[in-house]
Amino acid sequence: MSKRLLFLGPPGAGKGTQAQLLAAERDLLHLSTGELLRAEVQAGTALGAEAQAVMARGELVSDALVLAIVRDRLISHDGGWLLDGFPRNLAQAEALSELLEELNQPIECVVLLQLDDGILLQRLLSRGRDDDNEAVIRNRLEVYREQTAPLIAFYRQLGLIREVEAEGAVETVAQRVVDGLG
Ligand code: B4P
Repeated sequence: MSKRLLFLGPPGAGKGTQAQLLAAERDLLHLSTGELLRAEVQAGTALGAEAQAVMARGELVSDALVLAIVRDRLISHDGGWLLDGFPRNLAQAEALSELLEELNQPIECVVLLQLDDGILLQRLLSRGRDDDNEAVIRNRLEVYREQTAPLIAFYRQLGLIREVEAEGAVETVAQRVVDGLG
């Protein structure tokens, strides 16, 4: 049973929703960089202030900042983990590979959640978070295509990708994730 996993997919595909369910079921540490950044914004830290404006535009927060957050959590954790929304570009993926080599904890599986842009847009508009208005969502989709989607080839080459269709009810998608993990 895989216990070191990544969730990859466009904004609104349900990475957070599915990662939370699987992490609870398999007793894994759930690390969502989006959640961690929003917590920093909420707490009014210097890091949060730096992240807030970037997130509001739908762009990516600096690699150094996100890496520092992930590194801290992984180094102090003993056991399985599930990374949700990280890495989001090749530089982050390469830095993660180095960190995991150092920790001797290779990734076992990358779950790729796939969903049409039209449904993504609907889901995010009905969620209504600060960064969920149409112009920002379109920018996030563009950023995903340009910066995050190349990770699919990166992890496919390593034989780690498991594709999951993310359309349908939350429970239906959750079952597909479990089936995909084998
Ligand atoms: P994230 O927090 O990662 O958010 P997301 O990609 O928009 O959403 P996710 O795919 O997790 O969807 P969710 O389950 O919430 O990123 C936000 C921002 O943080 C980024 O734009 C960036 O600025 C910054 N950031 C994060 N990580 C970063 C990194 N590594 N480097 C740099 N910057 C970073 O689901 C979406 C909605 O759909 C919810 O309302 C949910 O309830 C609903 N939903 C889920 N599954 C459904 C289903 N099956 N049917 C119907 N609705 C469903």
